[in-house]
Amino acid sequence: MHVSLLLLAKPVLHGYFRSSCSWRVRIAFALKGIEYDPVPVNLIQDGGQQLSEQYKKLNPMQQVPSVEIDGITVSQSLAVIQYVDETRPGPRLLPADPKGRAQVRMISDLIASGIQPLQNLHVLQKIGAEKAQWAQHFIERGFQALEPILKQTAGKYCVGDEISMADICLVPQVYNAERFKVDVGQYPTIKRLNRTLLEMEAFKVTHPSCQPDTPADLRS
Ligand SMILES: N[C@@H](CCC(=O)N[C@@H](CS)C(=O)NCC(=O)O)C(=O)O
Repeated sequence: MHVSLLLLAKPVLHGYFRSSCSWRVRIAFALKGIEYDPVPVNLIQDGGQQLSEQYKKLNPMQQVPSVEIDGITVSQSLAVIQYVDETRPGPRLLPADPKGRAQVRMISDLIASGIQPLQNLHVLQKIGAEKAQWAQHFIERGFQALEPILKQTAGKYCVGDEISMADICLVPQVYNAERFKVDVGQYPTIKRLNRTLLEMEAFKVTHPSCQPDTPADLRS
């Protein structure tokens, strides 16, 4: 395809309604006003559609999300978010100030590397019967670190008063915490930020409860 046509084409988001990493990308797209074509990858059905040979060609890690954009395929939600931030107009998702950027990356990495991978489906399937306690333990361990950090960095949002990639990571992680019955009330700053962010349109329209692949019994 010609380069100018590639730039006009809508990105394709291969994701799953309940995947927190897919939700991160949906929020970034919504904040930037980017229209996209969703392609559902059901992580449960058929033994996990992310494990199919066809999907493996798109993303050898066999995880969602994967995004086809501007003629390339990008997996890893933070790479996608930073790519759209660098190439699309709209609110900056990483602040201009290096200290603010470092704080946004610190919080995003804490969640994306220090919490989410430990409660991921593939890991929990290996853990077996203890999986709920395992997930709870690692989410709580992460939140115990995140709470004092956010107390230092937060204003209206995770870092100061501008929305950023850190907020995009926070809300889906709190959603996961609630699914695993973590008492988020123990973390007042996390709880406050989550509540504020969930009031925003970009977080509402991308919520797992209202995606094209959300099953009828989980819709609201
Ligand atoms: N670091 C990756 C993690 C991706 C990831 O863990 N995706 C999960 C859903 S949130 C997944 O596809 N799990 C499928 C599995 O574990 O088999 C990212 O940020 O995109």
